[in-house]
Amino acid sequence: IPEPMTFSDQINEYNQTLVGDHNFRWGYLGEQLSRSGHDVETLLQQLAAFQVAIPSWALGTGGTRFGRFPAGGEPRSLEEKIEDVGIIHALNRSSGAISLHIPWDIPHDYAAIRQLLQANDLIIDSVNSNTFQDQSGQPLSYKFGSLCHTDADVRQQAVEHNIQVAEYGQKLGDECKTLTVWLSDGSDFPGQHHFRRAYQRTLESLQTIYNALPPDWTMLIEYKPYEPHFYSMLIPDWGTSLRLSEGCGARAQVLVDLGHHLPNTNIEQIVARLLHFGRLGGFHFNGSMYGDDDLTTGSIKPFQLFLIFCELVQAAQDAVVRNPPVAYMIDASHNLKDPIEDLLQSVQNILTAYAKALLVDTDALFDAQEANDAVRAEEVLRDAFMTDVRALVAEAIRRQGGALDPIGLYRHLSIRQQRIDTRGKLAVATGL
Ligand code: PSV
Ligand code: MN
Ligand code: MN
Repeated sequence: IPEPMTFSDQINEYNQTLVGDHNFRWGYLGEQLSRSGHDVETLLQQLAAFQVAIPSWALGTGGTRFGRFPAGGEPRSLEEKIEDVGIIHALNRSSGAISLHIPWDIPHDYAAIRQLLQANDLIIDSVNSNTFQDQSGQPLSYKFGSLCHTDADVRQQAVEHNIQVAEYGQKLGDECKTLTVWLSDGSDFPGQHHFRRAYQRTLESLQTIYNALPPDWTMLIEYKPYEPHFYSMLIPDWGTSLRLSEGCGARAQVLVDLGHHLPNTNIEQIVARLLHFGRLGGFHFNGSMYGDDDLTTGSIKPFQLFLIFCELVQAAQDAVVRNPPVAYMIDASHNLKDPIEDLLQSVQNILTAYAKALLVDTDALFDAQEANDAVRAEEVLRDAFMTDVRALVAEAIRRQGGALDPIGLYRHLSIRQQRIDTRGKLAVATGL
């Protein structure tokens, strides 16, 4: 009796059908890159090392307040979410971490979860607190805020929740060392909040959480200009996140979510500023047309995504920059696409933007900047941006054992249908 095929066998078999075309395209691109002075092996290693975490809440359709259209076969438990991220990572070898949201993802059997993670070659790298909803059995309400609340008992409850979330994280493995705090606190009407007092209460709450974290943990503070509150958000911008993180300590950092800016904000400049101050802690990638749309990363503004990566690449090469390692994650959840396909597309777009940023001739760029040659500077960037790097990204994934066309193989194997068969057509992801 022949042995059943492993997933890795299936990837190899599928890659065999594509490798002829791939080798032709990669042969040309590799040669072209070498001719322009790039070390192709180094580029492949840099791409292979790049990992983007998947949030547990992106594996189901998010819906809107007007309705939800589930994909079918969505994960109903933390275990099934790990299985789904396992598939993504097996296909692209670039999504080796998961971010959990507590209480949606409270583990029941830690040892079993750790084993499942290992079997899927995954880690849990961060945990997110939730004080934007009231949970059943919770004594006090967050209707009027959590860490900023006027009532000290509500603040205390929210502080304790955050500390507990970090405790869950510590039990999930040594790799989990990040607590991300996104606050929905804010006001809807002029006069509702005493802005300065609300800020001060938030700072003190965050300081209490920060001081309770293990010494090797980082606290990321995320900002957002509007929603769910529409007159003021407690942490609306990077300036507020920066001041709050400075007020807590060196391991408190700013988290930039691409969808949390007003239209046309120069996000790449914000990224450069935070890198300059050594306070860029993490990213939530998504695509945005209007605001917090959570669309596929790179689907709307691929040039901006590239410019953001240019700042990251330049900072990594600059000895003056003293920024800790940045945590990369996707934060997306919408109604139409199969969530796994969307995540595969997002990671592909992120790797593409990163690859293009690695191709920028920084010396030529800096020379043009010093000479105030705006045209030349822009042309240097465009030269990298216009390069078709898909074969480079595919080769980096292939060399790690991933699929040359991750979405193609996902469809070829009918994985969504398999999920529907085992989990049910109406299975809806937990926690959204
Ligand atoms: C709400 O805007 C949000 O999308 C934030 O970006 C958080 O990171 C995420 O939810 C999870 O709490
Ligand atoms: Mn986010
Ligand atoms: Mn958001």
